[in-house]
Amino acid sequence: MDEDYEMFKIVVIGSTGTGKTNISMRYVKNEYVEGHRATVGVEFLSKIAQVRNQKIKVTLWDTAGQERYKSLSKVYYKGASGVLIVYDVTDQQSYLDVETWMRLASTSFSLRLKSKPF
Ligand SMILES: Nc1nc2c(ncn2[C@@H]2O[C@H](COP(=O)(O)OP(=O)(O)OP(=O)(O)O)[C@@H](O)[C@H]2O)c(=O)[nH]1
Ligand SMILES: [Mg+2]
Repeated sequence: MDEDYEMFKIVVIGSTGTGKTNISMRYVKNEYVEGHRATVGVEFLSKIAQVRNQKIKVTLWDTAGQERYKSLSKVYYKGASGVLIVYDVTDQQSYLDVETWMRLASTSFSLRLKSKPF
């Protein structure tokens, strides 16, 4: 049951087409789906993970990267433990966009963000 696990909410952000949905699916279901179907709003994916000797429940909030959803993403950070910013190594603009996403996240996020390249 949920109460048995410490819960971690992670918000996945980044420009459209960078692979947020696929990275989330790979982590939760170990699946990869070719072809881009833009996420609408947000999708949730959860899994129980083992960290050292403790089981935790990770919920990924896979958000839509399309410009028109940008303002929506502000409300997603409530209660989040962390933010994962995704960019595409073959798309320079998506890397340049990381700064904007960091700024968006840190103005909405209650905790001070510590950036850690992954
Ligand atoms: N070559 C390669 N392609 C990838 C990788 N990850 C995702 N893709 C492809 O990139 C495209 C976009 O992936 P999505 O995961 O849908 O991107 P997204 O960031 O969720 O996009 P939005 O929902 O619009 O914000 C798809 O065609 C994927 O198949 C990867 O690691 N390598
Ligand atoms: Mg997506």
